[in-house]
Amino acid sequence: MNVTKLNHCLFYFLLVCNLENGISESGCSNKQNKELLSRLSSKLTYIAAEIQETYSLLKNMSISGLQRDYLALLKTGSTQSGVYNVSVTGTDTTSVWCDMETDGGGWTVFQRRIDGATDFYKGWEEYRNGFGDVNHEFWLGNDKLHALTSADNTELRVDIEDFENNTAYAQYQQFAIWNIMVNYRLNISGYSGNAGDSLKRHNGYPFSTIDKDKDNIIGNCAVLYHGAWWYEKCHVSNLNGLYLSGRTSIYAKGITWHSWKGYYYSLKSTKMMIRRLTKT
Ligand SMILES: [Ca+2]
Repeated sequence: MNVTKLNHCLFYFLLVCNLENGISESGCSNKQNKELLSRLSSKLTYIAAEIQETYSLLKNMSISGLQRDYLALLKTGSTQSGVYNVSVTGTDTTSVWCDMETDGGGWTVFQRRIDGATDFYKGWEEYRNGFGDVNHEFWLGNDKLHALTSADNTELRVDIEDFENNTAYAQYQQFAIWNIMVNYRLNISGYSGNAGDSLKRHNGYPFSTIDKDKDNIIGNCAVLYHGAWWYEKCHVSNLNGLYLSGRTSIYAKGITWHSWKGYYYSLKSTKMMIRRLTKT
């Protein structure tokens, strides 16, 4: 079949919009006409499916009132911390924990440790997609973290607690996770707080897991220190480390924030959360 001829027939078909006269005047053969009808039918089916999908998406978003994150929810009047459904990418529905109390609220929590109920010694795909219980301990997922931090300027807050009920925090004016092509590299600056800055040294380094070694040593820091983090050689923080419950003789494998408790203390609880700086 001559493609030019077929396109001409297709154009003529659409222009005249008269099956009997249009086709006969187009100079197309019966075989060509059948092929045209088949192609038109396929295209119309495809267009109908696209329209239906778009309609469903818009309808669902309208009904559920999905927001991109908790800053947007805060502006709608929501003030209760808890689990909300948000749309991170615009086409998904994701349940995430929202902190509406700390420092004015509007925080989307992406990491939480409470009591060691969830095993955080997991591989690349699990950290990529997220795991755990959003009501308890979890990691939101690196793809979502990238989506949430790539569109707007985002700040980070890390809240940590020891077994003596002391608390501390580290806040960063700018925080972003690059995409999977560069292994979720960390981009961070602007520290303030009272926990000390145990993330600056990790700035610019990719994420490493037990099954994907992206650090700067011959071995794998994620295996050596039993965690998953933006390791260099290797770490001054390791909030996805082992739940070792306080003071320990095990070097740097616990839930570590070195500038606050050193390498021989595994924290009781941690919370890592982000908030967009761009107002919506
Ligand atoms: Ca290595």
